[in-house]
Amino acid sequence: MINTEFTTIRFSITENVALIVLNRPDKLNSFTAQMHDELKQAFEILNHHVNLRGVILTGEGRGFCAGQDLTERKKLPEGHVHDLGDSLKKRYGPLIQTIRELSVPVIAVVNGVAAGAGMSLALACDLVYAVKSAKFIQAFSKVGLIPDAGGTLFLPQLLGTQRAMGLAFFAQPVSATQAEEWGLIWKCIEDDKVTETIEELHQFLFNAPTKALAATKQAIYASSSNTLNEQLALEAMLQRQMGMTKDYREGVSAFSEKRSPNFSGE
Ligand code: T3D
Repeated sequence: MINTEFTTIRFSITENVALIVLNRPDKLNSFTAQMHDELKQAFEILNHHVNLRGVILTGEGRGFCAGQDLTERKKLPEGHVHDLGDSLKKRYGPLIQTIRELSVPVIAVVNGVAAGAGMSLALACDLVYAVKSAKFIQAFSKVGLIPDAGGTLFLPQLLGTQRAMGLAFFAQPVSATQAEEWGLIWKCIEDDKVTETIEELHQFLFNAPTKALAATKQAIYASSSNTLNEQLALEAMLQRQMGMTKDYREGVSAFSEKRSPNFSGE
C-alpha cells in the first residue's frame, strides 16, 4: 500500500487502486491553491504508477467540494484584480484534463454537496455515484461568474441546452435523485453506503479488464467530436489493441471453461 502524506487531501493506493479523499471538511472541501498543488502531485504519482487499475474520488465530511475557496479571492487594493483566467489555465483546466486523459477509470463518490467547480470536478469523472442527500449546484452565477472547469461542456452534453442554461442561470440545486433521473450521474446511493460503495468499486476496479475500460473511456469521449467514420476507425484501432491483451485471452478462456475471468489489467 502506498500512502502519501498531504494536508488538504488523503491519498492512498491499495492493490493498484487509488483513493483520493478531498480533506477540508470545515470548508466543504473547497479548492485552495494548496489543494490544487496536492492533487497535481497525486495525479503525477498515478500517471507513473505501473499497472494502476483505477481511481476513486470522494470528500471528507458533509460536502464533496464547494468549488473555489472564496476566501482566497478577497477584495484586493484598488487597481488590482484576481486573474481568474490564469487560475483556470494553470489549475482547474489541467486538473480536469488529467482526469479525462488518465488511462484508467476515475469514479466519483459524491458524499455531499458539489457546488461550482466542485460540481464540474465530479462531472469530469468517468462515472458519478452520489448519496441521496447530495446536491449539485452551479453556484457560479451567484458570484457573477460563468460555469467553468469544463461545466459549459459537461452540462449541455449530459442534459441538453435548456437544462444546462437553467441550472447555470438560476444556480438552482439539483438533488441526487433528480441528477440520476436526468442522466447527470450514474447512480444514487443511500447516505450510509459511502464506505460500502467505495469498497465495491475498489473490488470492481481491481478485477476489471483495465485496458478495455481505458479504451472505452477514450472512445466514448472522442465520440462527441468525431464523425461516424472516424469513430468506426477509432473502434477498429482500439479493438485491434484489445485483441492483443492478456485480459482478452483470459476473457475468452474463462468463457470457454465456464468460469469467471481473472483479469490482470494487462
Ligand atoms: O476563482 C477562480 O479561480 C475561478 C474559479 C472559480 C470556480 C468556482 O468554483 S466559483 C464558485 C465558488 N463556490 C461557491 O460559490 C459556493 C459557495 N458555497 C455555498 O454556496 C454553500 O456553502 C453551499 C451551497 C455549497 C453549502 O451551503 P451550506 O449551508 O450547506 O454550508 P455553509 O454553511 O455555507 O458552508 C459551511 C462552511 O464552508 C462555511 O464556513 P464557516 O462559516 O462554518 O466557517 C462556509 O463559509 C464554508 N464554505 C462553503 N463553500 C465555500 C466555503 N468557504 C470558502 N469557499 C467556498 N466556496
